[in-house]
Amino acid sequence: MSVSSKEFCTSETAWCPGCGNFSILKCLKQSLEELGKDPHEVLLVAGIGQAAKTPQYLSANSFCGLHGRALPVAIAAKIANQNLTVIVNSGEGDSYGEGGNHFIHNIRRNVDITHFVHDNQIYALTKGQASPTSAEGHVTGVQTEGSMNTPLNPILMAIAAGAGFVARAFSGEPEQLVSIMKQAILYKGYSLVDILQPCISFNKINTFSYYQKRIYKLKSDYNPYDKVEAIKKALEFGNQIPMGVIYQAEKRTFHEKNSVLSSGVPLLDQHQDVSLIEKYIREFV
Ligand SMILES: Cc1ncc(C[n+]2csc(CCOP(=O)(O)OP(=O)(O)O)c2C)c(N)n1
Ligand code: SF4
Repeated sequence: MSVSSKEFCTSETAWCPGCGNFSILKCLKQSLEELGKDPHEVLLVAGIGQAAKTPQYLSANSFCGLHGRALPVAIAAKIANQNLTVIVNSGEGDSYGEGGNHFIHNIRRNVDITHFVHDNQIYALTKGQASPTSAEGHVTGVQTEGSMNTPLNPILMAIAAGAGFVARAFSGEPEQLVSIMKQAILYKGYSLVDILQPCISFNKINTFSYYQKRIYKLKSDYNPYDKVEAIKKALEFGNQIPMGVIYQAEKRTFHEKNSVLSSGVPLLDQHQDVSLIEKYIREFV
């Protein structure tokens, strides 16, 4: 691969024809190209799942971790090399279920990474069990009497935990999705975009037309810096689902707060005193 190439070329995917993941992949590629990123400047990270295959279909640096463990990998990479544009692409099961603890605590750290959650309200790779965002009563092959659990509200959770950029998008609205993706990537700090994505094979409830009937775009005079209004918007998830940047705030990033990282020199380029490491090895081994 030529490092000067801006071609985030895709290969054949293992997704079902008509899956919402295709649009997200296309929009991600378009966003990176429009931002003028070269493939070698980008690291795509995922866990496990259908959505988590996304990094495999773009020509950039990529890492697929264990289920639910995308965020620790992404954070570590950004801490080691702050010049990288680090983007997590993973499902809502991976991000809010198995990776739920990382989700909350990464928000507190505010490492400058971007988190695109492909939210199909189902565990798709494992063939359709209820996920953290499946509605109460959602009947699946496992939850035959309907899910008994209260669904998570990721937008509300992220705002409550202190995230500085929280947005919702829909895979069926590519123009808005690209605009939100670019804003999220440019945001300095942790940014979350919860992307509603139909799974045509295993979620027969939250279909393309289900979302199309319910979603609406936030008005141009909506103020994302007003936290109380943002919380009200976050609570809207039912017959009306707001789309756009729901909450935004200026926050100091992990790198700005850390005395070693704030120098601006990537950790991997900083001079290491090897004799110190040897001293500690002798002391502890
Ligand atoms: C620790 C662990 N638990 C469970 C699994 C099985 N598993 C693999 S993918 C997956 C669900 C993925 O769902 P989601 O993250 O929503 O992505 P989707 O496939 O819907 O895109 C599960 C439960 C696993 N691989 N590892
Ligand atoms: S099972 Fe669902 S999420 Fe997976 S590729 Fe097919 S449509 Fe997409």
